[in-house]
Amino acid sequence: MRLTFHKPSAAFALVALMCVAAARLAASDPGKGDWPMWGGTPDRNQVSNMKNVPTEWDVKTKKNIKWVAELGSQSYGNPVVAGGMVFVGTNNELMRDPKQGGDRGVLMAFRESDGQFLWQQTHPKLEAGRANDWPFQGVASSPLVEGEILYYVSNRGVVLALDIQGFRDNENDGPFKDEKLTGQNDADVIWSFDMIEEVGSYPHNLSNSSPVVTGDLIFLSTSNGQDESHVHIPSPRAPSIIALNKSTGKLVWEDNSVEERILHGQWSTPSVGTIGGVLQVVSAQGDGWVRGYEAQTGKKLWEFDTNPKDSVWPRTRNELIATPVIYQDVVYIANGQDPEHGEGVGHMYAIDGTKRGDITKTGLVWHFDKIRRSISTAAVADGLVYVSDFSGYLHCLDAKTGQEYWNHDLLAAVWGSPFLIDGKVYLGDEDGDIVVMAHGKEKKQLAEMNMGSAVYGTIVPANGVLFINNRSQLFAIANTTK
Ligand SMILES: [Ca+2]
Ligand SMILES: [Ca+2]
Repeated sequence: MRLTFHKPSAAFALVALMCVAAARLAASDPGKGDWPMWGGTPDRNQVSNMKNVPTEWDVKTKKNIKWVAELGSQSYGNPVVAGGMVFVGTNNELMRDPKQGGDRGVLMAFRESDGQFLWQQTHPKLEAGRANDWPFQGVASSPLVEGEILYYVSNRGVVLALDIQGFRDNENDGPFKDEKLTGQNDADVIWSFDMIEEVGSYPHNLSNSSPVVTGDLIFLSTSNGQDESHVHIPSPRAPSIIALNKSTGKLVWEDNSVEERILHGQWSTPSVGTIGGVLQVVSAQGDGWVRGYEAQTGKKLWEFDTNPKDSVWPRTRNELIATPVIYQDVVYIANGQDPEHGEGVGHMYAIDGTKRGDITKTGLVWHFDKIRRSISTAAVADGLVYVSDFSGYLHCLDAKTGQEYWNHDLLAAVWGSPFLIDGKVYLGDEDGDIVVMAHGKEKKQLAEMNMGSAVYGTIVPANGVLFINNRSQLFAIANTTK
């Protein structure tokens, strides 16, 4: 096992209509042009309302390629865009600073307008080695930016809050002020929270959680899991999910409902949304169950088993690596396994998060079992759900019934997630191809482009531009030719 780590979603007229429209659209699009977290908004729905995005480009001739920035040799995180900058995780194989050599996790910041490198934060690998921090995988967390502060998880299992201006504002923001490197290309740490030291997490192979925010709290998966024997769970008392105060970095609540039942690792990332009138954090955990919590208190509200009772790990029982998507009181998620485990049977669910207790039966809206193992997050809109699987199929399902309208075989493994924007669905694969399909019940392929190397991530839209990374480069794609 390894390499699973990122997986790893307007208008104005009368005042009344405006309010309705704003409330409806706010659910899945940040609305201001930036894309400040994985999925754009806390519900993680892979949908954007942005218009006039390119459907065709060419990385060789540079048609519709606004700029290209160089990354390390493996890049599993997804970019986020905020404050005129693009942030993305990678490894240190493009060593930008000889003082920070060797294998490290790296978070890089680029200028959004032209891709110029601004600053980076690097993290040496954990001394424990590959059990907790697999070589050359880099930073696999997709950051969260709120205002001037960026949050992410390093390869060392540390949650960090950074000043997005770094030291370019000539100010060392604190409480943390002990940075050894304080140049224009270095990162300014505000606070950090070590999940290994503070809550006893034993991350299996890599920490990868992408933070999500509501109010004063940010939520993270700990990635706590098995050791290299794939039998022992060294830290069965460590939580699966934690809530930190975003200003102080202090632990507010934690939950461990999984204990010694972790099948492997815990690489899903939490989502936040209002379900049945209650603000909930939804977390997909290492025993293959999805759980909903009251966001402010951590009170567990419901739990749902995504595996048939007669399934057997690892042949037919799956873990959860995809991110849960919250849409109109329903949680959409598929289960699957670490890509290193290969292909196998999968399950996709729509779960009614207004129910309470063990809702495996009572909360089942529908179950789609024609999907293979999946680490992809869903896109939900206009009564349709798009979800892909590791075997390379993109499925278009009815959001209310789970009925399949069509599927498309990308002919290569899919790690990333389908992204719906401007009436089109974009999806990348391990061969580096990005397919563009028409949004709708009728199957129609619009385009396919190759990015030059494997695409593990998902299309990210911001301010009229599409961002996507392959293994070693970050592309900004826009209609530059008329
Ligand atoms: Ca600063
Ligand atoms: Ca600082």
